[in-house]
Amino acid sequence: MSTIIDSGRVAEHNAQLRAGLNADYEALGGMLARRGVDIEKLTAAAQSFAVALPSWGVGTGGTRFARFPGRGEPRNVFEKLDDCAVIHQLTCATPGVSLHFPWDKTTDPAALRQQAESHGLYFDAVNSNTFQDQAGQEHTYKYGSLTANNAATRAQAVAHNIECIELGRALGSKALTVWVGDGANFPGQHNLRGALERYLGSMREIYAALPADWLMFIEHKLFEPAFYATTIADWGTSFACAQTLGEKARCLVDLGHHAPNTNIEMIVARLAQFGKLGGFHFNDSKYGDDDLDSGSINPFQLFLVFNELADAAEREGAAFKPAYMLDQSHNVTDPIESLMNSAVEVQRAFVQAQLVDRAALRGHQEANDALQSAQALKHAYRTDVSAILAMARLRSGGAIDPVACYRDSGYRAQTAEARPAKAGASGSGIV
Ligand code: LRH
Ligand code: MN
Repeated sequence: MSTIIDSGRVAEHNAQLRAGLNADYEALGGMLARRGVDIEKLTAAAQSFAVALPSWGVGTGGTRFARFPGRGEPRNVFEKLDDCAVIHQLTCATPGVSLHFPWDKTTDPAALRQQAESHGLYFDAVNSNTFQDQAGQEHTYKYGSLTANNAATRAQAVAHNIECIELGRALGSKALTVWVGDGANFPGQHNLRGALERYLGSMREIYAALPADWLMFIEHKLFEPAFYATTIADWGTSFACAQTLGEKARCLVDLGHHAPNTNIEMIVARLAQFGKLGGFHFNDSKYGDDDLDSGSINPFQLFLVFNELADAAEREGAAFKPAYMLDQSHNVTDPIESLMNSAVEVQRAFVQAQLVDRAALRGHQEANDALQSAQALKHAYRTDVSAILAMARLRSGGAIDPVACYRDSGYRAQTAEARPAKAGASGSGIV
């Protein structure tokens, strides 16, 4: 695997921090052993954990008000892949990259695939985009795409999704994520049932184009860009559509796509119970679809989501493999630092959930001992597993402290040199 950050520099960084890590690891190991937990098992589990990166997340994001580009912004999918390679090299937790078309369209998918493989990366689910009009596009998506009244507009949106499948196949991807912003801003603007019927008609055509070993992820979202009714607004609608479409259709849970205070971990439990949990877009939020760094606002919720995933894995075994992906927008931080931190926070929630004594928890639940049941989760959540995550990185060839190592490397300064800012790069919008 070719590395982007000089591996000697990473080794030097680790050498400085190794003694401290060994002491912390030993202390944690001792504490866990007294709880009957083998720290080596957890570290191995952490080493096998993977969450995919959003190609659109390595550029600086923005809001509808403004975008303030950072230094050394990636200018094309190949440079985005380089940045993803840096994140994976230092965290060893992000081997997958989720592409977005047409933002990441390339005339040379073989070269892109080759570049990815040279960095130990693969392509996770690809994302279609019928929430923006492209230059020269015949039919606008202003009034919807897969749900549009105009049959030619729907056909155009279906054709785009099928093209995404073809591009994804050339890159070795095995899934298509379909998020549409289709909806209405006024009561009466469209027939609520009619819109969903048109959606299902379009999705059936896309479903029919899926290769046998592919999955389709339906991503729901409560609102934005539509502000009165969104066609696929909640998990219930997504679930009903996935049931209707067939075995290969699953539901994708973007943590930021729910009303404040929604019990997202319960949605996860439900979708897992009914075999329709396809995957996640991890991020965090305080109000709306804020796309903030995972674990930065409500880390306990992230832990509770992974607690439900651990429960499902205990029930269904190795076959239970939802797709883990980040989907964030980095407006005020270096995107590479935010994505590294977020990957580690998702990995942290995964490891903490492994610490839940599920047999003891079941005992408390069956005894209606609410307090001890809650404490069984809190006990795991309160355990600082940082030493396990760092040891997993060290053993996998990464950096004990990815952000510090990245800053030491001067990578951002190098890219600022190599990638002069595009004129008029400010503007607005998420990417
Ligand atoms: C919609 C969404 C979707 C992506 C987009 C970049 O809010 O979460 O997953 O296509 O962000
Ligand atoms: Mn998303």
